[in-house]
Amino acid sequence: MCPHPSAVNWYASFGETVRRHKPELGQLISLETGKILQEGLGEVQEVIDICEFAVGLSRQLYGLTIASERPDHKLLETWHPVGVVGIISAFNFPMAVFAWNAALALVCGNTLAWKPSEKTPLSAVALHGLLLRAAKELGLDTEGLSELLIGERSVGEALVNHPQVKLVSATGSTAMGKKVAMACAAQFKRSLLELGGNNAAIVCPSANLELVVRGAAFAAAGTAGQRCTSLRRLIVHRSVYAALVERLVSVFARLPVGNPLTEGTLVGPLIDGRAFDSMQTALASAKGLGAKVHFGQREEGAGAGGSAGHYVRPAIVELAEQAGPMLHETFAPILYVVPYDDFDEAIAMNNAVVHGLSSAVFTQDLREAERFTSARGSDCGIANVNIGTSGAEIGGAFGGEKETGGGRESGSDSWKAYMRRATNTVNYGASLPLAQGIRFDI
Ligand code: UN1
Repeated sequence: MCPHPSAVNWYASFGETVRRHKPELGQLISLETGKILQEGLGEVQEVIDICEFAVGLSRQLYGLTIASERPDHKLLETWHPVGVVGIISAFNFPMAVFAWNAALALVCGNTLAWKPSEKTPLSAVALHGLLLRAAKELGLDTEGLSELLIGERSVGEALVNHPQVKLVSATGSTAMGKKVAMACAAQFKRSLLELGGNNAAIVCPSANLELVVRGAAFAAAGTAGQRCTSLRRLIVHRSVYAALVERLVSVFARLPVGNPLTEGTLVGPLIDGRAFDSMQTALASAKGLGAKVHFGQREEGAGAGGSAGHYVRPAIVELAEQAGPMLHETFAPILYVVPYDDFDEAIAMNNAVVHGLSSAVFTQDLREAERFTSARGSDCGIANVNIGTSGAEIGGAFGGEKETGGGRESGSDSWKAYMRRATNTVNYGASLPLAQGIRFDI
């Protein structure tokens, strides 16, 4: 297999097609997931952005040449497609996560099989339809280029176990990722995992609290707390704790919760009743630990025309120390807040959870910012300064450590995960010297 000669034109024209349909696609995401229209449109923009990125990337799939220790020899790396790339995506980014994977996988010469979340089949049908339409408009034979597999968990299992699928890129819960990783390992198959996050931000004494409030509100309450990058833990220096919590509480009290398609709404409904229940369970458990809980209750009357959506007011939960539900990822808008006294202690708290996706520090102190982003700082795949934990640009590699799964998608050199590398030694001399000076004279 090699990259289809028209592949670059294909995703260039796919990106253009998606751009033309951005308003409808944004609305569809909003309708199906409950995220607000602005965020639905933002997600479609991510699809367009990664297509453009892939077009440029298609000219930059480079390998190294390496000096050989032997005369008249050269060493080089060549990169080849892996074959069929299986993509398992989650409900919360029903289009963008496919596109990050698809654009890179295709640019690297692979073909695709996509199993979207069973909660968001319509977004998948629409986006995949446009992908194939773009190919057909270019006169490409679409047979076997990309398959959409709508179905339950068993469909995902079949995908993971199919011998022709050489790489499985899975986005979703840690529990799902563990199963995928183990099934792939048993077949010596590659997996690329982008799983949960229990993301924290540290607020230092010198922090610009205006930035903190804006950054925390978007990261914790945006997408109704249902991003893997959502901010869940705020670790606040005791000197600014009271002032910050007061401001956050007053902002959360006013957040417009309601129909995600209505202009001005900032928080739409949760994806389903299970999400609502797990949020309430986490809040009850925090209360059991003596937490002070602000909001988090059902927002009565928020659904347009009495719709049965699960609308909640995002919660702020004050805890004396990091414990209980704060140590676990709950996929809902709960922002736990704890005080700290010492920066080392704050970094230790940031790192004290099983996930390692995103993190942030708010500070004007260069030493704290540098320390946080150094090897002795945050242990996450994303470590930000003076910006929230969510809303990454596509240009950087995206993913995290520990139970987040270790995979990297999207920008930078993430493409390497979608290819296999061969090291080539080429002898252009007339003798056969062996490496390490070994003599083997026959
Ligand atoms: C996810 O929640 O699975 O950084 C992905 C962000 C988005 C992607 C989130 N660009 O928040």
